[in-house]
Amino acid sequence: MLSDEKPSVCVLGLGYIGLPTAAVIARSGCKVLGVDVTDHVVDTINSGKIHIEEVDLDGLVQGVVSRGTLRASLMVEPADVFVIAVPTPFGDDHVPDTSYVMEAATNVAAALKPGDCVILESTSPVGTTEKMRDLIAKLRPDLKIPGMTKDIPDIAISYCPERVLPGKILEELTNNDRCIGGITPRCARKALGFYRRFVRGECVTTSARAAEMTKLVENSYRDVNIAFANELSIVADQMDLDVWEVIRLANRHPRVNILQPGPGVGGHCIAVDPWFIIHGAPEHTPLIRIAREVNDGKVGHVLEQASLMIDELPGVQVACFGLAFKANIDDFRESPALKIAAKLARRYPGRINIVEPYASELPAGFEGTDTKLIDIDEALESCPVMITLTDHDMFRSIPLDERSGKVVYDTRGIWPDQPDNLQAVTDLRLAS
Ligand code: SAJ
Repeated sequence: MLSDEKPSVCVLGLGYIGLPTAAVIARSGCKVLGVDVTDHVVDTINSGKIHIEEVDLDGLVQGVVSRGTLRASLMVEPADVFVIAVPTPFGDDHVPDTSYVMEAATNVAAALKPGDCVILESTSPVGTTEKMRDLIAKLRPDLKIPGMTKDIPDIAISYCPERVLPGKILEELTNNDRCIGGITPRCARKALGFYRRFVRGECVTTSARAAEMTKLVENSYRDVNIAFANELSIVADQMDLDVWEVIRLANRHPRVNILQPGPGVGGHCIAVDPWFIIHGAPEHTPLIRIAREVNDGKVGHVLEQASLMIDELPGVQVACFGLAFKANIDDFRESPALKIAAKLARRYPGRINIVEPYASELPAGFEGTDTKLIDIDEALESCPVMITLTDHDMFRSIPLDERSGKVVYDTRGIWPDQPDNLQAVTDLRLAS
């Protein structure tokens, strides 16, 4: 491939990151083959549709599939650039599981030819790209492998983490800076040339290990800072203070920027990635570990506070606002909101109602609890107790006069003008 020719690209893993990435690369004019292990995913994409929700992704995929620049398959085919974007979950005791990465690398190895570039994007423990390189070297002894030959290597291997925010993936895929770590500087330069084709943000090169750690550090930084906010919220509950007011005031200091407390930390990134650092250096990560524990512990705190409130008002209907792990998306993976709502539903059968505009039916977890999915208006009409668990804009915009007289537990701080519950509780008791 000459440097001004558009490379052919094979993207392995067509999930929340792989599919948008494949589509954005295809939009830049490269021929892209997306590979996934699931028939349904491959068929859906080949028919120009998508199997996940993400802003504007449907139109983009439909466009690139109909132009013939993106197609999907179960099998890897030869390409100039291979991008691996498969999951890296953790197993028991939070031990990172890189088996999907190694499986993908095995499939790539079989298709490699001199001149190819392999890029790992999956969030991975430090050292994974080198392990992947060692595996490729074992499977392809005919190729000169970077870091293992004195000659110019036949292929390039790099690590380049994605850092996009669900709900803004397409925008951030193009505009965010990228950190590209090569097994060697030459590998990094090869990958840099590729990313410059479709990334407008700055692309900075480094080593594969530094890039791996950078990704883990970014999400751990956020986790630690959210843990601080969550710890403050528990202290504020105990001291009868409004934590959001205190944070707002403290953030007026020019060098203070406290994040927002909530019912816990969800999603597949921030609650997972810190464990990859902890696992790599268990004796030197007390702060990162305790932050994880504080954020996971917040779910139990909210559950207890909500139960105290519900216990005070026997027989009264309760509306839980939100199941998604964060605002304005339909993603319920590892959602603290879902965990809390499902536990409340089991604790109070027949009394819990769910308001989740991003769900058409209740997800798993509510079986046998007689829980209903209702809309905002129904909740406002029929539920005297309201618990906010997700900060969807649609909830935030409910005006005070529609919430007045309600007993509210607002775990997200979306209704700062809500009066305290004393009067509402008294009125409810008198009415019953
Ligand atoms: N949360 C709070 N308080 C806050 C901010 C977030 O409780 O002040 C909660 C959210 O409600 C949610 C969780 O944290 O439950 C995570 O949400 P998020 O918006 O912070 O992050 P994710 O998981 O959607 O995406 C993160 C992003 N990382 C950072 O912001 C450092 C994203 O850029 C990464 O690409 C993504 O992880 C990833 O794939 O790793």
